[in-house]
Amino acid sequence: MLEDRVTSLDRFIIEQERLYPEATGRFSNILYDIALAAKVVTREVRRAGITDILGRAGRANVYGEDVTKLDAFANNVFIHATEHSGNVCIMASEENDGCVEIPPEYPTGSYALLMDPLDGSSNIDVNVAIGTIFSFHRKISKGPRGAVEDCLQPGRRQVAAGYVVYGSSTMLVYTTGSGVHGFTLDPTLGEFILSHRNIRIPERSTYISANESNYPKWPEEVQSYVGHLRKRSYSSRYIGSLVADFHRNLLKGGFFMYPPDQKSPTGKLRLLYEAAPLAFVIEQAGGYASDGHGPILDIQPTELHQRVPLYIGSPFETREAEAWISGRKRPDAGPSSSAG
Ligand code: P6P
Repeated sequence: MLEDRVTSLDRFIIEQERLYPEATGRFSNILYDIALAAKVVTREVRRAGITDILGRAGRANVYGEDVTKLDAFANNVFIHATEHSGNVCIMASEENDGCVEIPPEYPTGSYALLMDPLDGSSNIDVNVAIGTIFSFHRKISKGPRGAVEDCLQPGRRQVAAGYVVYGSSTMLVYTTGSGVHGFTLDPTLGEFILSHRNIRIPERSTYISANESNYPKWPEEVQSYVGHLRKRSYSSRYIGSLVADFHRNLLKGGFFMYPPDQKSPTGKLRLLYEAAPLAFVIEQAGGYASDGHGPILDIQPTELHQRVPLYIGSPFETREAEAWISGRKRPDAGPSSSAG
């Protein structure tokens, strides 16, 4: 649509707000802050090879993983871009052990922000696409300022979720429950411009996206399902950067999985700020996300950094995988149309 070429993120947010007369605009303000933070991180990612922003920050995160300087930089940018507005009551980040409280000098608001400020950071030094993942919940705690319970809510309750992919271009993709929309950063304007209105994932896929070197460590039922897909001659597409793999699958169709294995019995990926926000996006785009037994969005979180097995993408394969892994679909039943 021609007018999309001049539909900036700001204009689109205002248009969306008009659809909901009760909207206060407070949530829209947070999206502006997220977009600004994304521009600031983009600038550093684009310069990563030039400025001294590569390499290790000399400390480890909650998992003992080396924190790169760009990880720490992105975390600070997203926290400081959103904490001042009076719209956020509390935050949780992959880079912080506990919740990030809003400094006492700032008012607090109605939303909890959960984020992985820079996912896939091990790919930074080799110029592979990386990403930011964000999720918003409404404040449910009773106190004047936020509490951890505002973060520990099932994904089904998210008010918004999305990601920024720092690839050949920077794109911001988000949903507020009315479809999924993608905006591409035009560096000559410094604006995110609507480039992908109402994204829909293809119903079926021809791509499997998994680290198949882990195959020997997967549960037998997962190995069995992968064998079933291999009989259909699926191609393999795996970058090892969740946001990049997810974004390709969202646009082209694909079945991504990070199953549990002997080393990580509950999987590697985190529920609150990786699986749940991407699950909200994929369901809004017509896809599905499962932990192998049920919807990711229905899981009641118990801790900030809990991990979860993740099967996500085109609905046909993802629902078929859940039926297969949970034992509801027998291998000899053949590809069932009901799994679609
Ligand atoms: P593996 C990156 O470190 C990450 O957290 C995700 O971005 C990615 O999907 C996954 O880990 C890759 O893990 O074990 O395949 O290297």
